[in-house]
Amino acid sequence: MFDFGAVYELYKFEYYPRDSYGSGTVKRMNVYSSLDNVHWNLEWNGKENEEWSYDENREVDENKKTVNLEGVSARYLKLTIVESKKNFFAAHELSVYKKDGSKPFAVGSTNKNEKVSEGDYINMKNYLGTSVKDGANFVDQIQKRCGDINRNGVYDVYDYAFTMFALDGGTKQTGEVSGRIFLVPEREKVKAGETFTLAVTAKEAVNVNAFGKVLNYDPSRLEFVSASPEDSIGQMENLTVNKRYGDGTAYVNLAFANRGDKKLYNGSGALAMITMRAIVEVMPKDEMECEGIWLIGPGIRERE
Ligand SMILES: [Ca+2]
Repeated sequence: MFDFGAVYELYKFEYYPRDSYGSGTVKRMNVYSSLDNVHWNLEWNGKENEEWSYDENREVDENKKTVNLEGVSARYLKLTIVESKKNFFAAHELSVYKKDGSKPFAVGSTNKNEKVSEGDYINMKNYLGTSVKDGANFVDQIQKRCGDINRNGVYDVYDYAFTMFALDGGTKQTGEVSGRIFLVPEREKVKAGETFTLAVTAKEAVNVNAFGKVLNYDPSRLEFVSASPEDSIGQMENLTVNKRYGDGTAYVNLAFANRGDKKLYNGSGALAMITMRAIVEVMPKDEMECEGIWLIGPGIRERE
């Protein structure tokens, strides 16, 4: 695996086989790219592409294999061997080329700067909660600028974390995140026209620097009213937005995150309150996914 330490706009990857073309010479290889070392895109499918063959009468250079990476921006590149001689791996050289004239930039800088800065924060705020359904606003302003770090097609708290935690000189907090965060509906059943709350609740949470999730709901059954923080989460910023789309879908893009170096949340109890209004009679726990709110620790930017 390669870690370039920053995002590079890539051009190509080259595999040079070992001189003898013996054990370990690769016939099929997958090449993946990532911005965070967690979420990977398959850029070259070894199974689907033609098997690599080698002319042993020629020089290594002439037998090199090239994987086109034009249009790919990544901090990490991962190679997995699908098929090789005797199942070993050998290479004379592995080379990654960047696009001519392009400069590396920090993960979380949608303005493509070496360091995450105020302009990235402003850009983040301008496009909070957008998704592929917003078209160019998301695709051009966020996705193509490597802002959708978990690559789920939505600009969400996971993505914001890479910007927020790096601002103002960056967080100095450390430690592994653990515990659980979930939604607790105020009532089991709600009549049409009534408002109700969903308490965003932590259980034995440790080292939380941000939390949230994309919470889908049916806008013909529910209406968003508000999302507000509890005192327990200190200075975390409320980056929650509600989105309704023309195709009849909607979500509360729940997001709270510390900016720069702020105290982590540790403990149990309510973190925030979501208020919704019922359009028809509903059982809140059947309307929204209550489990599995993401907990994000301060070390997300440097995952080994
Ligand atoms: Ca995302």
